[in-house]
Amino acid sequence: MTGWSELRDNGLDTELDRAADAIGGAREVALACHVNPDGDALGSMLALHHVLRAAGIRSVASFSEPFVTGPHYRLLPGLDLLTRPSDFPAEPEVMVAFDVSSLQRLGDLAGSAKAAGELVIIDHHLSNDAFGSINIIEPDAAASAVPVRRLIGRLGLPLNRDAAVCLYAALICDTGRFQYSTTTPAVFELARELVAFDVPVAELSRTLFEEHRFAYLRLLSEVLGRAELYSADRFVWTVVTQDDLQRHDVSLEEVEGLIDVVRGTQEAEVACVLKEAPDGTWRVSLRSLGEIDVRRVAESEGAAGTATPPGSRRTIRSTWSSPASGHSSDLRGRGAAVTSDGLVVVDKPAGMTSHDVVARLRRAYGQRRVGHAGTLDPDATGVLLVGLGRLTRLLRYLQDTTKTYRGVVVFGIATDTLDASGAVLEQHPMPLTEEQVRGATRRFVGSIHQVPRWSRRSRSVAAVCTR
Ligand SMILES: [Mn+2]
Repeated sequence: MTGWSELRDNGLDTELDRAADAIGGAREVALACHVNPDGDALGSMLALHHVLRAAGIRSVASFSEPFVTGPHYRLLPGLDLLTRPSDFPAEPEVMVAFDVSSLQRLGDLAGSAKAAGELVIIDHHLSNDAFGSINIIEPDAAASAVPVRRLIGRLGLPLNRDAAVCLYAALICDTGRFQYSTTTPAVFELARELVAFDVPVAELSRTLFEEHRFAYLRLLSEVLGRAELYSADRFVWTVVTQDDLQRHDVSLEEVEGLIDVVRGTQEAEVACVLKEAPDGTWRVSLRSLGEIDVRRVAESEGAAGTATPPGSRRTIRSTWSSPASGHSSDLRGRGAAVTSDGLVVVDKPAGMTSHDVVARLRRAYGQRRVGHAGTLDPDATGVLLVGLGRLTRLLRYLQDTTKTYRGVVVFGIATDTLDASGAVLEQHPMPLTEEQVRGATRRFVGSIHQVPRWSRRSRSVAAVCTR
C-alpha cells in the first residue's frame, strides 16, 4: 500500500463525518451517478435515495443524457423515482456523485456539481481526482456500494429492503457475481447483511447477467461471426455498428455485456469491442487478462479524447477495465488540456492527404504522436482511423482488417495523373451498354494480384479488387 493510499484511508473517517453532517443538515440532497450508468453507479445512487426518502429527507436522483438504462437493470427498485437530467437542480445545496472518477463523467450534470454548495464524491476508482469538497474514495473497495453502506451507517439511518436490493445489485455487478479478485471477505460480509433483506438473488443474477431478448442472440451471432483473432498478438476484437443495432432492433445499452463474451477467448489476452453510438461517436471497451493491465495504462495515461477535432464528425470514447478486478476505469480526460490520447475516426474530405489529416490533428491536440491506419488518396473520401498518443499502438491491430471501397468510373477520359483530378489529356465518347460493361468487368471480380503502378501525384495507386 502506498503512502498516498494510506493518507486517503486515514482521511476517510473525517470525510464520512463531514458528508453525514452535510446531508443530514440539507433541505434537499441531489444525487447523481456517471453517464451510461452501470449496476454499481445506479445501485449505489438508488440505495441512498431509498434510505433518505424513508427517513423523510428530500432527495432527487438522476444521471446525464442519454437518460436510458438497459432492460437488464429493470429489477432495481426505484428506476421510476429518477428525475430527468433537465429537471435536476442547477445549484444544489448538497450534491452527491456516485462511482464518478472525474467531473466529466457526470456529463450534463457537471455544471450542477460545479455550482453545488457541497459536493460529496463517493467512489472506489484509484484514478479519482478527488474533485469534490468532500471526498469519500475507497480504492480498495470492490464497488462504490461499499462506501455508500458506510455512509448510510454514519448517517445513523436504517437500511431498508429496496436499498439492500440496490446495493446487492451494485456489488454483484462490480464483482462479476463474486468472481473477480476484488471479492474479499468484506464483500461477502456486506452481501450477507444485504441478502437478509429478502433480496431476489436468483432473479437479479438472471436479469443482470444472463437474460437477453432473442433479437440480441441474432445480433450476437453476426457480431461474433465477424470477430477477429490475432493469435500472435493475443488480441481479439469485434465491432457493433448502428446498422447492426437498427436491423436487429437492439439498443446500445443491451450490448453492454458483449465484451464479456469476447473476452472469453482463450487465445487472447486483450479483448476489444467497438460500439457505434446513435450520435456517431464510438465507445471502446477493452479488457485484459494476464500481464497487460489496460486499467493501469488507462490510469497512467489519464485521458482519451472525447473532443471533436476540426473537420471530423466522429469521436471515440473509451472505457477501459480489467476483469481481474472488475474495476472499470474511465479513460476520458479531466479537462480540455488533457485529451491527447485516443482514437479518432475522421471522415476525410476530398483534397486532403492522410498526412494533411495527421498534421491538422497534431496541431488541434498538441500531440506529436499521431498516426493513421491505412492511407487515403487526396481524391478519396471516407473513414480514416487516426490514433493519438499511446493509442497509436492500437493501429496495427486495426489496419489489416477488411475494408470496403466504393468508386465511380468515368469511361473515355485519360488524365495526366491517372486519376480524376488530373488534367484531361484525351476524351472520347464511349457509348457503352450495361452488358458490355458487365462483360468487361467480370474478369476484375475476385482476388487479383497486381504490381502497384505509381501515379505522378498521389504516388499510391495500388489496388486489390474484391467483391
Ligand atoms: Mn463501480
